[in-house]
Amino acid sequence: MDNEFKEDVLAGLRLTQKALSPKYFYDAQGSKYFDQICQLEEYYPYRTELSLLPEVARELQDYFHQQSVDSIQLVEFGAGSLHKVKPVLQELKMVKEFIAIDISGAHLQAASEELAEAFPDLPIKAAQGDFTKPIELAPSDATPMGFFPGSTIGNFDPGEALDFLRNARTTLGKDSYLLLGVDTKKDQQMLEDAYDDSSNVTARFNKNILTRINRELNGNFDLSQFEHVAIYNEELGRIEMHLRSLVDQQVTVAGETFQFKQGETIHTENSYKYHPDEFDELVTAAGWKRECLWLAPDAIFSVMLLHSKEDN
Ligand code: AVJ
Repeated sequence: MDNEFKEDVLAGLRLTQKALSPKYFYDAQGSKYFDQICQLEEYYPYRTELSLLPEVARELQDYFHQQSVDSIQLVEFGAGSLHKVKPVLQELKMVKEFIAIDISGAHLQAASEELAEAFPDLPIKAAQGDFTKPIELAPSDATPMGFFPGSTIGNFDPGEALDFLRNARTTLGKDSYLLLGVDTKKDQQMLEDAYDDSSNVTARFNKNILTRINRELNGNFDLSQFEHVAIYNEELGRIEMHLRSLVDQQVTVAGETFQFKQGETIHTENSYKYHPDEFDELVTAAGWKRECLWLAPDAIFSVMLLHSKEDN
């Protein structure tokens, strides 16, 4: 893992357009910054999705009754701090087992212990793993339902999102479900404010990846010589976050030196936004069928239930 981080960072900094993977934001400090982002007035995705979920779960309860589904094995991908699953578990009584999968094991362990206190009768498993690849689930008589909230799928390019959807279908199997949160296209100012907040929390979150490189890979990034940038790329339908060098400078990481021109950026994150119809093309191409769609007021966020009927 350490070595993978090093190789990924060095490879990313050697690119003409320097780039780092957003999965490396989430060290202990980065996870704290992300929790702060979720409390920001400007960051609408977190609270919007959270406020949709109780109603979503109530309607799912009715839907599954109609489908004669009476027990569910719930599997959360990229589980993080497990805030979103609580309203689902509260309403959806047919969940008989919960499995949380995340790359960062320690954060997940603490979160699942907290969840176990709130739901003492529910069997909970925390599994460390790369949820972007197919995973072997423990066999169960219950109907598998994946849960991938927060529009984390937006971090993937559309091609990678398609791969994720296909792999999730392989992991969850025939006659399974997937409950997904997907952020929508909207007013550019609202999008950019969400990723460039007035309290500069997102800027600290973005720059923290440099602090992590300094600490873990013996780097010497001077954080005051970089600025946070968040722009909506309308053509590609994505928010891009970058770290822009304020001066010509050189930086050393793990013994390797990198040159920065003034104004040059490191691309640190994409956050794709989809119209529901547009996203449905990926869903269909991956072999899923959308059964339900919930839209927040003004369609600023979407939650959907997908079903996989055939096992091809
Ligand atoms: C965790 C990927 C859903 O893209 O909105 C928040 C991450 N980055 N602010 C997002 C993020 C900057 C977030 N996701």
